Amino acid sequence: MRFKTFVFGTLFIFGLLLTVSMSYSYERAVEAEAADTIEAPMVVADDDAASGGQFVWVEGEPLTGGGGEGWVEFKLHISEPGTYALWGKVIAWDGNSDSFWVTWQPADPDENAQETQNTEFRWGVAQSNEWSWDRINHWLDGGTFEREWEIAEAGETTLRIAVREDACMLDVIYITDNLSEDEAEVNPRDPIPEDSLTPVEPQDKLATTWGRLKADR
Ligand SMILES: [Ca+2]
Ligand SMILES: [Ca+2]
Repeated sequence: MRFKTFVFGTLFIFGLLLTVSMSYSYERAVEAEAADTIEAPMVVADDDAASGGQFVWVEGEPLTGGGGEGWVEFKLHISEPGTYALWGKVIAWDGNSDSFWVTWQPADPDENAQETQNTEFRWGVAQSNEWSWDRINHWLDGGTFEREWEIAEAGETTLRIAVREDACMLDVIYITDNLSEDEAEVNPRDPIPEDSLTPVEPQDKLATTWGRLKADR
């Protein structure tokens, strides 16, 4: 009996610590190719070196230019109000393939940045010939600054990454409330199975269980 109590107590405390430690940080990664909407000419393409073997882009060679059409959109459930940063795993070959437009509602307005060309939403992507992480910034006329988003309420959010220049490649989006600009400290990562579970609030779960119990009587 005593042993049982001890085991139960230990598990309970462990669970409590886990809950407390988890509530202080949020992180989630999503595959770009798993976007809820992929608007042409943005397409999914294969690459063995990409997470999940796929990425999204508007097909093009370096120096082609073009752009301004196509986007991917993600419906992201945020369970805790807070301030968030986004990182993208990207390849940007050159100066003609190194930008996107980024809006994350409701922190950002419902604005079509491809039409308005609002530099608040212009992401100047770090150039690289290999998959690398770049924190999503805004490339203003007066300089480039890391962005952060204030999510005031828990719930559904809509993240749109829209094409500005063709050939810019997007593999993964990493969402975190760690606002450090230091990649080593944030340690953005590829998706893991836990990322695709629909987050459920503990209170909601309890409420559902009570509701069911009452209904059963
Ligand atoms: Ca450019
Ligand atoms: Ca991918």
